[in-house]
Order: sequence, then structure tokens, then C-alpha cells
Amino acid sequence: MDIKKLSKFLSLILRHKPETIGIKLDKNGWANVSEILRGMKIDMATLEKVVVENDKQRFSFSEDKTKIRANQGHSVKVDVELTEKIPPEILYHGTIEKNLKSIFAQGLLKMNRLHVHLSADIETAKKVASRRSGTTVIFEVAARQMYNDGYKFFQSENGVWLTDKVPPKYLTNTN
Ligand code: HQG
Repeated sequence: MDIKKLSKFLSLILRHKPETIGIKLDKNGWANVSEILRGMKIDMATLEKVVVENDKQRFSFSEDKTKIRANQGHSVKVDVELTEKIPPEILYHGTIEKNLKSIFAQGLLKMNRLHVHLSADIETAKKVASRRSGTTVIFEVAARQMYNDGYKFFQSENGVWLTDKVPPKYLTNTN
């Protein structure tokens, strides 16, 4: 059983297209584990492996393990009850050069997802950027300054920093 492949399929179901296996998420992003097992044609031990071994801890079970959801990264409109937090001075965002001009003009936008995703360190931002082909660009985001100016920040269960948008004046290209 290819755990990584299953993890990608589970991300698709829990973040973007639950209809792929004919299920619905509730308003907090939860899917029934029984429906996931049936839809993905796997057993509970395999699903637990997908959750536990996931490199970024993308998924959480409910306490009684009858429900499962993705911790962040959704495009479907669900409320995963994110914790609002005071951000550090600086957060990072990794992207590619072709987006540079547009980002300097409009700021960072959430595009297809529910939030702009930011990383706590440069290494993680580099990894995010290198998912795409092209020259990578790392932005420093003046997160604490944004917070002081009234912008809200959230941290997902698995440590990803999220916000609504980042206007250009808070961005510095580190390259
Ligand atoms: C770019 C993965 C032009 C933005 C990662 C990015 C992350 C703009 C792309 C998580 C723009 C959106 C999210 C603007 C933003 N003009 N381009 N104004 N504003 N962009 O995938 O941050 O592995 O939605 O720079 O690790 O790349 O799936 O966001 O390149 O945590 O768990 O538009 O996804 O997590 O792409 O990645 P995405 P992202 P997982």
C-alpha cells in the first residue's frame, strides 16, 4: 500500500473534493471515518498509518476516532476552528519568480485556498516554493507589524501560519 499516494488522495478528499468519493464534510471540515474507509477502500489500520506517518501531520482524528479532518489547506469553505495567535516578528512565504510582479502589486492573496499560508522558518518556505517549477523566491513577511496594525493570524493544528492577505508594504524579497 503506497502511503504517500493515499495521503495525497486523502488531502484531495478532505480539503478540496469530498465528492470524489461521494461524501460531504460537516461545517467544521469533519468527514465520517467509516465513509472514508469505504470510499478509499482501505482499513482502519491503513488510515491510522496515513495519519501518523504524515510528514506534515496534515490530518487529525476526533477524540473517539469516528471523524477525521485536514488541519489546513482547504479550498472548500469549512471552519476548522483555527487558533488565533500572536505571530513572531517575521514569517516567510516561498513562491516562484513568475508570481513576483503580481505579488508586489497586489500582495499575497489566498488564491484558491481559505488563507494565505506562511512558514515559521526559511527552510520550510523553501520547501513550499520548490513544489513548483521555476526560480524560487522567499519573502519575509513583517507579521508582528501586521498584527499590530490589526491583521489576524492563526496557527493550524500542524503549525502552519495562516492569514487573510498580506499587503505589499509588509513584504521583503530576501533573494
Ligand atoms: C501565489 C502546501 C500571483 C503563492 C504548502 C503560491 C503550504 C500569488 C500560489 C500550502 C499571489 C498559491 C500552501 C498574487 C499568492 N499573484 N501569485 N497576488 N498571491 N500567490 O498552493 O503557499 O503540502 O494555494 O505564492 O506546504 O504555495 O499541501 O499556496 O505560489 O503550506 O500540506 O499563488 O500547501 O501544503 O498556491 O502552499 P497555494 P502555497 P501541503
